Amino acid sequence: MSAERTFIMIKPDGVQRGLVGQIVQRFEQRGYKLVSMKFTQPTKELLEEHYADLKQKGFFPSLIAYMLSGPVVPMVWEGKDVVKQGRQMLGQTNPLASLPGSIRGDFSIDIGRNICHGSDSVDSAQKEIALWFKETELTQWKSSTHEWVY
Ligand code: RTP
Repeated sequence: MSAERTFIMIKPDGVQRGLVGQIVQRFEQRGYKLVSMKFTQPTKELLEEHYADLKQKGFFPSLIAYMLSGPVVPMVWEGKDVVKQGRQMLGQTNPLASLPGSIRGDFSIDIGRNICHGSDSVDSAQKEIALWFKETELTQWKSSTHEWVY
């Protein structure tokens, strides 16, 4: 059985505030394996598909405008329970409900500027990875560090 993967994306505010390194570092330090990462300006069409389940929400237009406001860093991380643990590392959707120690709890105070996205289930992780990455962009590699983690 292949290892669990999740889709994590640093949003435009996370990039513009210079938080990319710190966010990547948290996943590396925890012991998760980076499978793929890119720096890209997403199209409106891609963002509307990514957030298709929120289309009826009143905040949808402002969410799309926020996500279009600059480049983002989509990533794929792999390892034990990474979908659930990744969401915990991010914190709650509303940063004010996020505990200190989580990314949102440490770096943000506004729900409309909450720095990062993380898949909410294994199923949505698979869909989001397929939406943002080509199969050939998903690397296969082994890390000696992970022999210590696992
Ligand atoms: P994400 O998809 O970005 O990881 O966030 P999430 O699952 O924690 O939350 P979701 O309900 O899927 O919302 C997606 C993003 O929409 C923005 N949002 N604004 N009331 C509001 O103004 C509101 N609610 C949600 C946030 O940027 C949220 O991350």
